[in-house]
Amino acid sequence: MRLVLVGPPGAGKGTQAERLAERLDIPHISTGDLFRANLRDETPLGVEAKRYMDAGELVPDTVTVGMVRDRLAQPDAAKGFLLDGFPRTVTQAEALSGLLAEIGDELDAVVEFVVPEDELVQRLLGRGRSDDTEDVIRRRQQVYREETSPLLDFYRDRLLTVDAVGTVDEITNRVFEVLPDRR
Ligand code: B4P
Repeated sequence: MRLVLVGPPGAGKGTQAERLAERLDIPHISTGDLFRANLRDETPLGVEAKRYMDAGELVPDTVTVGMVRDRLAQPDAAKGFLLDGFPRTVTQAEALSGLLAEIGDELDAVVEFVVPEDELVQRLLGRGRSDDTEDVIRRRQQVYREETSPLLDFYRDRLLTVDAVGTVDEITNRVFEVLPDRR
């Protein structure tokens, strides 16, 4: 199974991705987590990513695509993967299609999480990460509308939409109800 989760910041992609990846027995690949791990290890990539993340901006596509390419080349990704927070631009989506075409594969499904903006802001203020201040959150929502939402049209032939308001269990169940039965 090769899956992508798309949704605005705070939609619960990370929360659901962990559960879905475990049940599907595929690696959970989160670009946000990869950037934060680089930041903790003080790598040059982490230092570069930090200034974008703290401002609520997207890290440049070339940096992000290179990082994902390296991660997908690791052996555990051969059996499938769940991408959380990538792609976030049409350029990233085109790069991903190219990477998959090289190995004769394509995505099975793209799952979109839908949550009203006011609820997103409340959730993120409650989480309290360093990029979860109200100004930065609003900027991230704007970046989502402008740069990430065009992906929904790019993936229209494999897009599955899930109402992501409810308990964490309810949302996991909704995803499994819409997923294609290909393991
Ligand atoms: P991410 O780490 O991807 O973070 P996110 O979109 O803010 O959060 P997510 O949707 O995963 O929400 P979560 O489950 O945590 O990105 C951070 C930054 O990294 C970006 O702004 C960007 O700078 C950079 N970046 C990442 N990928 C990139 C890319 N491809 N290209 C360029 N830059 C990139 O949940 C949020 C909160 O809601 C939590 O507190 C959670 O407990 C709560 N919650 C979850 N489910 C809930 C539910 N059902 N009900 C109530 N609360 C819930």
